[in-house]
Amino acid sequence: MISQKTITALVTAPITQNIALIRISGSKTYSIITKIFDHPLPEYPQKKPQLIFGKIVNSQQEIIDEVLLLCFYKPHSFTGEDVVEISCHGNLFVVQQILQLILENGAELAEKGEFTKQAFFNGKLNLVQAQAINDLIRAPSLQGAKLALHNLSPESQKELKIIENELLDIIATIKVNIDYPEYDGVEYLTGQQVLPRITKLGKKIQIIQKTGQKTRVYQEGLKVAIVGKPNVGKSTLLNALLQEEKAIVSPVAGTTRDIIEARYNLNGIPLILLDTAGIRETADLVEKIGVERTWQALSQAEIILFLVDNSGSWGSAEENIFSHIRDKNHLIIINKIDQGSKLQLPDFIFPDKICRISAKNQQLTELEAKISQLFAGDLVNSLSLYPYLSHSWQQAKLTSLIQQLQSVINELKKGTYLDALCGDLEIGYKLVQELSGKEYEGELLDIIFSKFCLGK
Ligand SMILES: Nc1nc2c(ncn2[C@@H]2O[C@H](COP(=O)(O)OP(=O)(O)OP(=O)(O)O)[C@@H](O)[C@H]2O)c(=O)[nH]1
Ligand SMILES: [Mg+2]
Repeated sequence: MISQKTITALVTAPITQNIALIRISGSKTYSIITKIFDHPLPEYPQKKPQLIFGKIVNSQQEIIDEVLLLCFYKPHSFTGEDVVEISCHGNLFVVQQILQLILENGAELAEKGEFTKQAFFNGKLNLVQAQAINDLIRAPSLQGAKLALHNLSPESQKELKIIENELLDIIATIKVNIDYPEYDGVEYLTGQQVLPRITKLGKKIQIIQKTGQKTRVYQEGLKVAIVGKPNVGKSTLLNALLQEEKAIVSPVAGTTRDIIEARYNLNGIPLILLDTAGIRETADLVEKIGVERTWQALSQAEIILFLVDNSGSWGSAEENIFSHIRDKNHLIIINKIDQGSKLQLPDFIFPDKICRISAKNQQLTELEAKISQLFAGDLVNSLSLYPYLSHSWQQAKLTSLIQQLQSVINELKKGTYLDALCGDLEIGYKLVQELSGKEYEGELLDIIFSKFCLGK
């Protein structure tokens, strides 16, 4: 479904700034530019992009702005269409006028991600790469950006292609064996020969799935809930980590009522910190709602920081909170160690889960080291051969693919004939094609591209 539209959008943010960038892409690009630009354009088409200085003018030849045009010619552009990028002054009134002129002369306003969609339909990018563009723009950490950049590279696409070709080769040989049993030019495949090949493919796909799960955190961030009884210093801890007065801190128990969310980058690990209302029985309606939200945050978080007060004691309230977090990734944080008295923790708490801090005095080294440790096994230190398929739609397709191949493996082990398994293998092959976008569902594409920014 290659788009016939010529689309335009402001690529840079809609704010007052020094320079703004407007992009036009599609078959009418140069006919539009000829009408609104005061300089002659180079002969059409060119292989290399051309940079031209001149003025944007309206139909009365009034000057709207002095601009630089960067001209690309089909198919040598990001979208594969004729593309012109106009660098103009970043005054929004000027930007608006230029956009208006482009629209009046035949372009349509681009939807979110529509330039990338054009690139996808024109075969400039596969779906993994298209998704990676949005990931690169939105990654909440440098590592996330690196992983997205890896997914953009043609090298990272090779393994998916190898998997696809291997499945196709097996399916094609089985079909030839069925349709032309007398044909000598093609090897005769047996179940015993196919079994190790499918097993190897299954293992590869499992690695791709696991690596994708690990790297999800670099795209989305790791949810860390700070929980505990009122007044133990949860909000003080949030502020100390962020180095700003984000949450209200007071000696009044029950100060925080709602979840306060903040992003924090800990040694390259993108965390989403959630400061929560202190957990206690209360008759106060608003506080009660706050406590319910704390329980929700606790159940959704990937790491729980359970704060206890060094001057307090371990009682039934602590026991109750602990029973909800013991099976999750957690740390027990003894806060207020600047105060003399020392809390005794029960023996069943593992020492490596405990750390001591003073949020007020910004003594947090032990906590930061322990969070890093919790995550150490999941760090991605070197780039894999495979693309990182961390999005839920990619993970779902990988799960189906693994199940599909596993059922073929089970049948092969039972001695089922290959011709009976061809259909299952074809479903697997289609799933690999859906991952790369060779086969696609329109609805899924709409969801993926709707998460892009305007102008991308
Ligand atoms: N001495 C000392 N006091 C602290 C420390 N951390 C927090 N406090 C004090 O403890 C009181 C409560 O702190 P908050 O951060 O508001 O506690 P909270 O857990 O968010 O409380 P709620 O929002 O009511 O659940 C404040 O007076 C803080 O100054 C610490 O490390 N040492
Ligand atoms: Mg608080």
